[in-house]
Amino acid sequence: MAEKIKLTESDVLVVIDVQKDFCAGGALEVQNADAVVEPINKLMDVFPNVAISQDWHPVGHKSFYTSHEGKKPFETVEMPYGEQILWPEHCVVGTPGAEFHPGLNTNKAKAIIRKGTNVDIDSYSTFFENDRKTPTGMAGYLRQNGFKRVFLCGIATEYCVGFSGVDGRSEGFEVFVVTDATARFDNDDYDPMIERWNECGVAQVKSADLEA
Ligand code: VGL
Ligand code: ZN
Repeated sequence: MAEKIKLTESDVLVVIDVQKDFCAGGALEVQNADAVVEPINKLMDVFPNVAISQDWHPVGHKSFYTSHEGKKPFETVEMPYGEQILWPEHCVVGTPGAEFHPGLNTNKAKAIIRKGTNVDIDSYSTFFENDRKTPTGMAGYLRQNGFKRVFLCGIATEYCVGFSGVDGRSEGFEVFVVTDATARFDNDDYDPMIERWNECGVAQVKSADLEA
């Protein structure tokens, strides 16, 4: 990107799911997850506004393989809202794994929106549950504050960051993913999420492209 993006008061950084269970030694480890903490702390320093998303599942959540007899981790089931990947138990309400990475400086955030709180529905996007209809409150918070450009970072690129990008567009925001501040489950070169972002107009930027 040749020209830098100058940040304004209507820009918001949304930090997705930087929680212990997705980091090294966690219940649902994402490779390189710990490496996003430092770039995200730096972004929080330069952004005028910050909101945080937190994966927050009740015990017995239907996205856990343990809630479905005979199922193994990462198998799928058909749910009323479509196919659901079955995850190891993670980010359970009130457990240490649900806490933010201890190195993440959360002080700057005015809002922490929790998602996946309904026992029957998973939520990848920070905007909607996986039925793609039930709002989490994030869009309302961003809109009521007059935020227009949403910059996404965090974990995981193919799931929560990815779907947040797509849904952010459908909610009418300009959306950017800060790629050097995101971490992916999969280390394939090819990420189908990038095609979906291109289709709906989610831009990809680097931290170095942004200036206060
Ligand atoms: C996530 C799987 C299950 C994520 C959350 O934050 O990307 N992925 N729950
Ligand atoms: Zn989850």
